[in-house]
Amino acid sequence: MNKTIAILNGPNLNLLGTREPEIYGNTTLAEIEGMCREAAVKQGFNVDFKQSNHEGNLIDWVQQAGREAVGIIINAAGYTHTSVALHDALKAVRIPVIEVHLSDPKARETFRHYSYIEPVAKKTICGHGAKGYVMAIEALAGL
Ligand code: CA2
Repeated sequence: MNKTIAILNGPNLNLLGTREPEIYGNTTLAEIEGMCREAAVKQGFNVDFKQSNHEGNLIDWVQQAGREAVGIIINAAGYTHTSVALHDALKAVRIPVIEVHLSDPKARETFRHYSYIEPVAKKTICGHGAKGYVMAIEALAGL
């Protein structure tokens, strides 16, 4: 049985650990990937971990996950607050979606307060830093 979780990361998350550590912490995206693999193995899952700065890539990967994975964890980064197209793609898949953010966008600038992902996600985890990704894997495993 295929037990792959797609973990999708949006624009600028490749810069983690290099700038704005006071907001996003010191952990790099590669380190988060390692944490995710370790947590997923414990729950009997594989991980397909990806990052893109391009909205269309993220949409293609959501559609691919809909065909091949058992769940999606997504940090859509800046597209969280802008992308109707990503909302539509996530709404069209039949597998559970968990939204994750390192910071708590609702405690920041007002333009970050609305999420196009939240209405199509089973759960949103924010403000827990890199640990939030592990929490998202545990939440998916519990569904
Ligand atoms: O808190 C999160 O995880 C966010 O999704 C991060 C996004 C932001 O637009 C969302 O409102 C909340 C930004 C990711 C940019 O990451 C950087 C990391 C290091 C240096 C610069 C940007």
